[in-house]
Amino acid sequence: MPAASTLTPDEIARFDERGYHLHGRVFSDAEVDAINAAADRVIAGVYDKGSPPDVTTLRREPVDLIKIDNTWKADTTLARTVLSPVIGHIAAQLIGAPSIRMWHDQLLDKPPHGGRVVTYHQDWAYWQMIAECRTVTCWIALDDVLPESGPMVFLEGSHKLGIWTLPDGISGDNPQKPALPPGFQTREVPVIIPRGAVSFHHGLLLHGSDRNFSPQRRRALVSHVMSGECTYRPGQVHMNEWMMARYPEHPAPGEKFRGPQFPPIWPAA
Ligand SMILES: O=C(O)CCC(=O)C(=O)O
Repeated sequence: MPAASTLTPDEIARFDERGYHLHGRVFSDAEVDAINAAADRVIAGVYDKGSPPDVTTLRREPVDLIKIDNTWKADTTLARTVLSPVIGHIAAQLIGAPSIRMWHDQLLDKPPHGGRVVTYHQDWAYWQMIAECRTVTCWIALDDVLPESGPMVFLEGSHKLGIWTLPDGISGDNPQKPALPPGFQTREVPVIIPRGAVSFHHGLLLHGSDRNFSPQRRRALVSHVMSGECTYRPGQVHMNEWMMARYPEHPAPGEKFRGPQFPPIWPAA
């Protein structure tokens, strides 16, 4: 039975306090099987929508990570998943936004006994072309996440510390744990969730992940979303800037994001 999308006031208050919300299963086993089949097709370069994703970084043997950006442009099943109004509704409640738009999606596949360390970072620090920190990362587990399969680890409450300098490389061998202010109370929370469940985190929450030490893949489909009120601020290089310019409709500096690069997710059309 999929989890409902209406949150309680307590769940929203805990998100404000902790910087994350672990939801129950949103996608059934059958849906996850279909998503995984679609993901494998996209990894193999088969696109049922007839157009490629925006950026594809395939695994460099033997230990790297597959990372594909904006799979919604390439595949119907992946588009339906990352643009799900259920996810949009949950994100909207967490940040108190009247509407939610896609920022970009990511398919992540850590191979068995492989992958890399994802260095501790804050998502919004890479997204400075969004002027307001009103973003949520919605991380959909496509395999049961195990303590040894390289789960994301959240530094609880760290979204309250403001913006941090970018780490020296996002993917490598060094977690580069940030030196937190003395006395700052936190705990490391590994995101151990079943396939089909969704983890939501704030754009300023520090998080990272280790290699996959298990014999199974650790796949995730990630929907990075923003409030429909967010505006475009040029200055930091981002894939979305050159991709949005390919469409006649895109925001000018200071305008709200609009146009085909940033599809609306919630309220559902
Ligand atoms: O899946 C991971 O290990 C890291 C993902 C991440 O950093 C994110 O989705 O914001």
